[in-house]
Amino acid sequence: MDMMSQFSLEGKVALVTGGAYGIGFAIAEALAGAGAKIAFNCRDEKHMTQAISDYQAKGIDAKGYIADVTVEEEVLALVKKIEQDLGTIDILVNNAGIIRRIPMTEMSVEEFRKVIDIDLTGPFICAKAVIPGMIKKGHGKIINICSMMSELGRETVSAYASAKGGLKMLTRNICSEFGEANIQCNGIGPGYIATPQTAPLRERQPDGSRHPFDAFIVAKTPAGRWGTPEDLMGPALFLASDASNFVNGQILYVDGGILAYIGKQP
Ligand code: NAP
Ligand code: GCO
Repeated sequence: MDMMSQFSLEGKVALVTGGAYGIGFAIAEALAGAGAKIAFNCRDEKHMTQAISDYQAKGIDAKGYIADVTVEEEVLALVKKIEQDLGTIDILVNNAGIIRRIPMTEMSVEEFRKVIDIDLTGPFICAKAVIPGMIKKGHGKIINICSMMSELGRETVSAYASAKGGLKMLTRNICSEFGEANIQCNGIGPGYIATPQTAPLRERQPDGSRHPFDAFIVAKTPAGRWGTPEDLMGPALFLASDASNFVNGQILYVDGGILAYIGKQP
């Protein structure tokens, strides 16, 4: 058997939400490298324009769209436009997300709701928009970008952990509801990845020393380093391809081993 053909995405259409940079960009690059046609969305025009150029620099003719994943009307229009431009969506990567690091008792209800809205309601809206087309086609792949905070909490990330824990269960529910339609819905749980989202946790201190959190995470990670968006490319391709057609409702943690490790003795 030609095992590599299982990883081919030739002829497939992939939507990566929030694919302008960071993890989404790397995942889109991986899917394009396997032959998929790439669509991505974000909210900021400048982000989109720069991303299109960055994709082109890698030989990828990605189609960029302005759409906020929390606005159903914008998502429905996005899906319709992609169908016109590229065809029915075969692969959805629910990647768009934000974090707000605020002690819970200092976090406003509005701030809490905003994180839940983008990180949990957004994936619901996007999955709901693409599933009918996947049912018609007889197959589909949905990959929800969860987090270690789908399993663990920590100070200041109550909204984010609540959203990512919910996203883990939304993943399992989509699996349960649409598995018989040959739709596989799985999650990727990245560990600590060096992107703009985590830049505040890695920035040098005024005296030039490492951020305490940076040193903490490296010590807690058996791999002894932060992850990079490129570390997620292979796992994403696996979950987007025929190689994972009997994998459903799972969260694949790509974390350098941090979730398995109690941490070095001080
Ligand atoms: P990032 O660098 O902050 O990028 C986030 C992307 O999402 C940007 O393209 C942003 O573009 C877009 N976005 C944000 N809100 C949006 C909305 N409402 N509608 C459409 N697009 C939106 O984040 P990242 O580090 O790459 O993380 C990507 C995903 O991985 C997130 O879900 C995050 O929670 C998750 N994750 C990250 C890490 C990590 O360590 N970095 C670890 C685990 C999980 P615009 O601002 O232009 O909309
Ligand atoms: C934080 C980080 C984490 C990572 C990621 C870990 O403040 O703890 O931002 O939440 O983004 O989600 O998997």
